Amino acid sequence: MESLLYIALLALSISNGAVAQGGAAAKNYAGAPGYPTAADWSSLNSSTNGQLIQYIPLYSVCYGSRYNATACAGFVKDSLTFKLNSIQDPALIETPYWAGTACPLPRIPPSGALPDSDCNQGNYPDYVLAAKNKEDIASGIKFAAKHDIRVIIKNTGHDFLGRSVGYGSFSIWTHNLDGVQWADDWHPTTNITSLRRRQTTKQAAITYGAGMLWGQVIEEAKKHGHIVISGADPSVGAAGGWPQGGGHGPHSNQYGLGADNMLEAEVVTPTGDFLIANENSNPDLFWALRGGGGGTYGIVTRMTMKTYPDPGSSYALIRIAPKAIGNYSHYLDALAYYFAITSQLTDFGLSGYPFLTHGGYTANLGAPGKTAKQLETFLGPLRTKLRSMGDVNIIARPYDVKNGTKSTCKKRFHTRAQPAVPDITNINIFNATHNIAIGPDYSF
Ligand SMILES: Cc1cc2nc3c(=O)[nH]c(=O)nc-3n(C[C@H](O)[C@H](O)[C@H](O)COP(=O)(O)OP(=O)(O)OC[C@H]3O[C@@H](n4cnc5c(N)ncnc54)[C@H](O)[C@@H]3O)c2cc1C
Ligand SMILES: *[C@@H]1O[C@H](CO)[C@@H](O)[C@H](O)[C@H]1NC(C)=O
Ligand SMILES: *[C@@H]1O[C@H](CO)[C@@H](O)[C@H](O)[C@H]1NC(C)=O
Ligand SMILES: *[C@@H]1O[C@H](CO)[C@@H](O)[C@H](O)[C@H]1NC(C)=O
Ligand SMILES: *[C@@H]1O[C@H](CO)[C@@H](O)[C@H](O)[C@H]1NC(C)=O
Ligand SMILES: *[C@@H]1O[C@H](CO)[C@@H](O)[C@H](O)[C@H]1NC(C)=O
Ligand SMILES: CC(=O)N[C@H]1CO[C@H](CO)[C@@H](O)[C@@H]1O
Repeated sequence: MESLLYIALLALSISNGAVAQGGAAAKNYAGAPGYPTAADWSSLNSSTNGQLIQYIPLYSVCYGSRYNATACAGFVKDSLTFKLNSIQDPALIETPYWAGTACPLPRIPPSGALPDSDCNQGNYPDYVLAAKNKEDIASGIKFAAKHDIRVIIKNTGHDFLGRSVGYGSFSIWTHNLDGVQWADDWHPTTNITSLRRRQTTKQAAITYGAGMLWGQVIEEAKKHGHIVISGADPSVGAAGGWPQGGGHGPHSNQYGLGADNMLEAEVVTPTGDFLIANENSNPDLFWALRGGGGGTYGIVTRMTMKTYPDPGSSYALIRIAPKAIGNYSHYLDALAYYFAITSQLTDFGLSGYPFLTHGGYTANLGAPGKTAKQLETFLGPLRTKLRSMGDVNIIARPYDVKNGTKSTCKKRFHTRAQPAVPDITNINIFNATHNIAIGPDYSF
């Protein structure tokens, strides 16, 4: 097993530099003698039932000969409505910085074709294998090893550090590995004789393909009255970088990280072999997959996570905002007090993703397993204290969400959470007295 992991590190943790200064390329890039020929690519395509794509950057439709005014304007509009084209596109990533100069999306629809010279492949892969199953992935990884080309893995393209894109690479895209199945009494796929821990109680679990998004997996668990420890945003991949990098979410305060809840993964190794990693089989790989980072040890094709009966949840809407421009002192006092007692909120069972912008602090925090009444008992004194601190707008309001759907939660958040506050655009200070940083505007 140790040697396997070693090969995995060599094959997959390839650093971003394509060619060392003055030296030979670490891998074969287009133009190198060892790079696959058109016939080689064609034979890979045949052996994967035509799943190979020669990649053209999505936003090239805004440029030169590929210009299509309608399509380009459509993509500009998508970006304004936060539609994530990176999920459906074979190679597009969400943080375009890492793609370099690859046909950036203009901010407004251009009046005519933008110059071709501003649109190139950048760091996008040359070829993408839109794998449909683990056999396709094994074919792809063996092909890459044989021709010594750079491999990357892309799922949703969410990675903030550009790890699902790579110059001159061959990308294995996991999006089409679908399927999701819930079981109230799950057993490991492999039962070896030296079972270290026999399962005595029923283990509810959900198993899904590597291309599934959290939104889809949560939906299936919900049909059975269960929750799964997921990311906060339904667009995050359920088997890729999230669980393999740890993975935190709305239930992590009570149930732990994603990595704590993983039960099993099916993995294609860099040698193209299939392994089951769980407590019984390949436990060292199983350990490594729970936090070692996406793409470090192999390509996960299927994953199983624990699920839990839905404990229900109440929410707290907390808003702390200055009342008037120029009067920040009471606001800063209130924020400082609130931040100092945040650990008490955590201990009570509240968690979530707050926003601190130039307009104030807003949080919509969840308290799994708690009723709005219990939450009010906790929030009441906090509200009283914050309001006693002077000229500050304070909201600290509990509410229940029946079978907490995100849409209900969002609707309430948008219709009720945003009282009129002064727009304070020029606060960008570090107030040493209060030891807090304010702004610039941050949005997720
Ligand atoms: C809108 C948004 C919301 C987010 N919310 C949360 C959150 O609530 N909690 C949280 O913890 N994080 C959150 N994140 C961060 C997110 O967890 C990471 O960016 C994560 O790496 C995304 O994984 P992915 O598989 O979806 O994306 P990708 O960018 O496609 O992949 C990420 C990494 O995993 C590798 N990888 C992907 N699939 C596989 C696979 N099957 N086998 C092996 N390696 C693979 C890729 O090579 C890459 O290195 C959020 C990110 C965004 C953009
Ligand atoms: C792979 O085969 C499919 C189906 O024949 C074809 O549509 C596609 O263009 C081929 N890909 C490449 C890179 O040639
Ligand atoms: C241009 O894009 C639109 C919208 O995506 C599409 O319907 C149309 O077929 C495209 N036109 C051409 C000539 O490709
Ligand atoms: C694993 O063991 C459990 C309990 O003994 C059994 O129900 C299950 O069928 C076994 N699974 C396999 C794949 O053998
Ligand atoms: C920090 O806050 C204190 C108290 O409100 C105020 O007196 C001081 O001027 C502030 N410092 C800065 C750098 O704004
Ligand atoms: C600032 O707050 C003080 C005390 O709350 C108040 O008297 C004063 O009018 C406020 N100033 C402005 C500019 O709003
Ligand atoms: C938290 C909560 O109210 N959960 C309920 C969701 O709906 C199912 C089915 O009606 C109930 O069984 C849960 O108790």
